[in-house]
Amino acid sequence: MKKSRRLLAVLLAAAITATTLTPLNAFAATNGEMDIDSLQVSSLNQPLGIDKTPTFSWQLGSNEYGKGQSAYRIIVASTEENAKAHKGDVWDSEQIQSEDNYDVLYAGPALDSKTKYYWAVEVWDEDKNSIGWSDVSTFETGILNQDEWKGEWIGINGTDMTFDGANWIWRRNGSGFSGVPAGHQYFRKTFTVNTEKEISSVYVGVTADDEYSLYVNGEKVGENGGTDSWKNGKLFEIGKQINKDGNNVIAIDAFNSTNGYAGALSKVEVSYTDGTKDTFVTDDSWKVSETEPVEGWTSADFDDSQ
Ligand SMILES: [Ca+2]
Repeated sequence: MKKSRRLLAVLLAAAITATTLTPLNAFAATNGEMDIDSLQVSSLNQPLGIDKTPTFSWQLGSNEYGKGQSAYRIIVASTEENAKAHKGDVWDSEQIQSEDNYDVLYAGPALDSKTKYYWAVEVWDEDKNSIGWSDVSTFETGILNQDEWKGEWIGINGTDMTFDGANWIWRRNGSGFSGVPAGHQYFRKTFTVNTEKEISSVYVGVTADDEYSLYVNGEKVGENGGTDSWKNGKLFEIGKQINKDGNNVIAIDAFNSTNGYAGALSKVEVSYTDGTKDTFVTDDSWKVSETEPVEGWTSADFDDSQ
């Protein structure tokens, strides 16, 4: 008896509360004072060339005292249509209970380089009512920062090999991949193979924005280029060119065809008959030159110590 009386009291209290609050809530939801605006990515309006993990910011246009945010949900979509339908096919943060609306870090899967994304945010007010969605805004990635992003999202055509673990490289000091003047950049990596094992295969995967020629121990083994060719790496079998007893050199003559983004990405995979592998990936150990090196720079006996 006692229990049911208490329940009745709770129900009555809830009914009174609901009656009291409903008109206010209805007013708040329809008066349009809680617009979500000033959408920014990494503190910029609809930026281009984002080259590290993006952050999202927005503002609430409310001028009603005490109306704040209790939760948000960010969606990132690959198309404007998906974003307008609030389908986060790239990332959906789901509802996050938080008052944060500044520099909220993207936490989805690795983004593609040089790609336009669409995003929107839904906000819940302090009474936990959705105030709806922002308009759709955009950002575009650059070639993503080598410290935070690896090359694994690019496949090498027709193979299981990926650029997993490799880093985009271009400038000598590692600074940025945007705003690069048109022209050549020359890369070089020396490596040795394990002489105590028997080699079963040696492959090198390469891609570059925008074109490249690949040399192994001074011999040209391949090239590629053309619009968006950087999205698909090519794989070259270089077992014949490899020196099994000494130094080997992979040399890449990369060419950026217009002012803008530029980058090179490579991975060498030496497989041994015992099932083990040695891999060498583009990183800050690769030599880089902005001017054409003297003749012989693609050969293993070239002195690149300067
Ligand atoms: Ca380019």
